Amino acid sequence: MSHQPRLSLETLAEHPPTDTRVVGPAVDAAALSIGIVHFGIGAFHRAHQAVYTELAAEATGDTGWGILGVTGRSDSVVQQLAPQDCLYGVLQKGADDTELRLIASVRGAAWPGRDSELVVATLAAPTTHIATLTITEKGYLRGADGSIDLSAPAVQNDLDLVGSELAGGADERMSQTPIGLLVRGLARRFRQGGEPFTVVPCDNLVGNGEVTRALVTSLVRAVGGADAAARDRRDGLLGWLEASVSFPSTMVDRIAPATTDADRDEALALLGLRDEALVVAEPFRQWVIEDDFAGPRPAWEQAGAIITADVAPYEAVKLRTLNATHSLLAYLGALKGHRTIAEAVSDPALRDVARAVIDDDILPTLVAPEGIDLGEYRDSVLERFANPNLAHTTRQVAMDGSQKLPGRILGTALDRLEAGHTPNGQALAVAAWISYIAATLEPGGPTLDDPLAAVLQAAVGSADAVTGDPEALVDRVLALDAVFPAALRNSAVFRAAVVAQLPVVRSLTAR
Ligand code: CS2
Repeated sequence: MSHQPRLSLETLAEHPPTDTRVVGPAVDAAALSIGIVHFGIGAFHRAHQAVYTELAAEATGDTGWGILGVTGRSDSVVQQLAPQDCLYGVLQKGADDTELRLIASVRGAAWPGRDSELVVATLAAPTTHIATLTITEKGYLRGADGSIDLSAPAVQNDLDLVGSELAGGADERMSQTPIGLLVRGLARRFRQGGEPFTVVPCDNLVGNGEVTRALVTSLVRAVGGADAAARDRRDGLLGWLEASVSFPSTMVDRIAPATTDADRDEALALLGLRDEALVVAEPFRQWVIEDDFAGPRPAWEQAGAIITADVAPYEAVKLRTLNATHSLLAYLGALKGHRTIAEAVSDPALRDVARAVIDDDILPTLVAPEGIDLGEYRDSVLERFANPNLAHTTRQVAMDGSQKLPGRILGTALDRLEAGHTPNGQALAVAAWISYIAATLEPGGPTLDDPLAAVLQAAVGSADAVTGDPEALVDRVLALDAVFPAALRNSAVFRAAVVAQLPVVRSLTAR
């Protein structure tokens, strides 16, 4: 470990950066007040919305949009940020150049396991107008019907706390889920006067605004109505949510791989200060936001965001092209022994197949949003993946397949089937995923990082299942109704296509 001092407001003032590749902060940390609560302050938020928020504040001089970042399950991000006055750098790695942008828009960090009350009070404050979320697909705890999964003990805990908040009783217990904590804060806001509020989900889900609204309202509906007064309070909250809280959908895009020690060393060499909260990202960034705000918002468009009436076409293009191809390359690449996405996409066989899947199976389902040429979009995605300076591991993208496949792969498959085509490319992606799960059952194979890992491994059965009885294997996997919609589970065409793609995966990934 280096003996250089750690990044903070004080050390930065004492050691102003001399390297011209270091830029920012673009705003004065001391002048900012909290206007946004962000749930899931991992690398992606720090490399994406926090940057837009900072640049919008720089452009407008508006000081009301500091961010309170809420961590996920552990306190570790608070430990990274708090000792640095929440300052951190985004190490932007292009194919040919590097920049280190210091960010000051995050003005506080909270861990729900200790700081639930701070988060609730901040959500209720009239000066707070927005909650943003990057809690990953699995963080939404969505049941099969789109309601929140009330069978999860953590959701039950949080349901109880929403009831107790509505009753106005102080409760020192901690919330355990992001949606539960958000709703608890909204309940306090409602009780304290009900200033309008906007919830902006920023995860790769189809229609993330509507998805989040459905989860929030389903949690409130489940609040017990022990007596008429309790029922009135619950119904009052539901009415306020309907009238005064909006849930714009968004499409977010920026590749932000996990930070490594080598990245931290590189940033240290540029800055002369240690940054334990450093994040890494590609130069490209995009944010498309539905124009549906209940109250004020930062001028994110001044930082390059697109504010539009309809996000759906942008979202479909991004999820079905970028994210789908990412997953395809992650599974095929990992099976072939490629450590990173850049290595996988530079493998001519994999690159050709990825390109063909996009052209044959994906682009025909898309309607180009204004100003986007789909062929150029495909090329730019493959070029971004090939960035040799981003060590985005195939294992990182391969995680949580059960949560990711529906939004990025299966919708395309359904559309192709409906149009009378066999979705061979999507079947290839599913076959690659199945083969990857089988590989995790091999002694010494990768670990399956997925909330449904046990169920998936049980369905696949054994490492050699792909060569044993492939029909039976595909039937067991397609039967997983937490992943596959009925129209795919019952499609003989899709089943046959996945079976037919298993040997294709084998030959593509033979080492
Ligand atoms: C990736 C995404 O890990 C994954 O599943 O596909 O995180 C991807 O890097 C981002 O969506 C890019 O915007």
